[in-house]
This record gives sequence, structure tokens and C-alpha cells, in this order.
Amino acid sequence: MTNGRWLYSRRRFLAASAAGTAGLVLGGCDRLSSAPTFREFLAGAEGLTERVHRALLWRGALAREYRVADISRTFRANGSQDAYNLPPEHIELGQRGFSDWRLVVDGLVLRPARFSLPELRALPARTQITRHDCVEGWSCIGSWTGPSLSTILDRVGLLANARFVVFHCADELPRYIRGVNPYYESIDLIDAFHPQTILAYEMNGAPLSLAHGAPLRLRVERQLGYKMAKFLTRIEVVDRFDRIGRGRGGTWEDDGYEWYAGI
Ligand SMILES: Nc1nc2c(c(=O)[nH]1)N[C@H]1C(S)=C(S)[C@@H](COP(=O)(O)O)O[C@H]1N2
Ligand SMILES: [Mo]
Repeated sequence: MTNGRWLYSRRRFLAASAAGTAGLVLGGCDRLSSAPTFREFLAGAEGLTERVHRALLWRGALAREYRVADISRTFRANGSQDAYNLPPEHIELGQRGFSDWRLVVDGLVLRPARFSLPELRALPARTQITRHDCVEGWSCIGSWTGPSLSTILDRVGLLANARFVVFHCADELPRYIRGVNPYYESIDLIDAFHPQTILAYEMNGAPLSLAHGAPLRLRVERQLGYKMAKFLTRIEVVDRFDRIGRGRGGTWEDDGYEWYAGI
């Protein structure tokens, strides 16, 4: 990434942080998007305690990145991973190399779009070696490659009332009724613009296998495994998620897990 691009992304990320978290903390503060940088915003905001400062900055921290030598010999697959949870159409798309698969990006955006796999591969990509922590108590280190979610969001352009990004998936977990409740997840704009939030089409240097979410999955490295939606079909930008699924922001959240699964 060029320096200019980095500064631009950082600015976007910090602006998203200010809009997302500070909006909640300060309430009633508008015109946040005009804040030139996050630190300037914080410096100008009166009455913020040290703890609030820390909490806001903490959301921007990077997850640890590892060396190639640290990559786990085998990376466990979890949740949906084959035809048992995937509809036949998705399996057939895979058999044709996902050439007919498209990622739909819509909702509160200026320019709704559909991306093919080659289009996503043509975007600037990031590779990161990170540790995946499942809530069930296991961890694996893997390498992930794909465009930053921020690149996609910049392409489509967010409307002013955008607050969350919802990830819709092709699969359904057995406990949910097929055709009624496909796997889904959601994150706020702070995580959406975090530099390590990517849409991965490669794992350990090879195209994503079906078990790990082919053709495209989310990596949101500051949170637990269940946030990392596999088999993406659609990214929807929303101002609220209480009308999606059973209203708690994700398949496992609807079952009682935390929406913010920070690690
Ligand atoms: N679409 C979808 N995404 C999903 C799941 C799933 O069942 N379906 N399981 C989640 C859970 S609990 C974990 S730990 C990780 C597992 O990713 P992996 O199979 O690459 O290890 O994917 C997450 N994303
Ligand atoms: Mo998990």
C-alpha cells in the first residue's frame, strides 16, 4: 500500500471509529465525519475520561500477525463445511470453479454492485497470518489473502446512515430450518474499516477450500471464529439488524452468543 493510500485508509478507519463508538459514548454528537483525525477528534472532545480514550483506541489495535513457520499443520474446519449444510446450488457453483458465483453488495450504499471472483482477485490484496480462536476452545494459525473490506465499501460508497455490515452466507446449520435461516453475521463500521478485516479467497496460499468457506469468507481478526462468515453470497449495509434473522446480529448470537466477540 502506498503511503498516501495508507493515510487515506487510516483516516477512513478512524473516522468510522469516531462515528461508531464515539456516537454511542457521547450521544448527540453529530458532524463526526468532518473530524479530520481520530486523535484530533479525541483532543477536541470534552469530558472524555482516560478510560473512554483507551476503549476507543483499543478497537483500532491490530491482532498479532505470525510467521510462515507458525502456520498450523492442519487447520480444523468447523460449522458448515460440506454438502450437509450447503445447498446443492452452492456445490454446483463450486464444481464450475465458482465462475458463476457473484458477491452482491447492497443495502445502504450509493452504488450497489456484484463482484465476480476474478474481479475480487484483481483488487489490491492483503495477506495476514493470524490465529483463529473458536469459542469452543481451539485455535489454529493460518494465512489469509484477499481484498480489504474497506476497498469494497469504498467502491460502493456508504450512505450517511450506514452503521453495520451484514454478511449473508450460502449454508444453514442443522438446528436451523433449511431455507429459512441461512448463516449470517454482522460487524460495525469500526471493524469493517479495520486494516485486518479482509474478504479472503485464499488460505495458506491456495484457493479457499469448501470446508473453509469457498469461494469467499470474512476475516475479522479481533473477534472470535463465529464472526468469520464463510460461503459469502451477499454483503448488506444496514442501519439496524434487529429485523434480520432473529434480530441479534448473527446465527450464533440468535442462539445466545455475544454480538461483540472481542479477543
Ligand atoms: N457460513 C458459516 N460461517 C461460519 C461457520 C458456519 O457454520 N457457517 N462457522 C463459524 C465458526 S463457529 C468457526 S470457528 C469458523 C470456522 O472456520 P473454519 O472452518 O475455517 O475453521 O467459521 C465460522 N463461520
Ligand atoms: Mo467457532
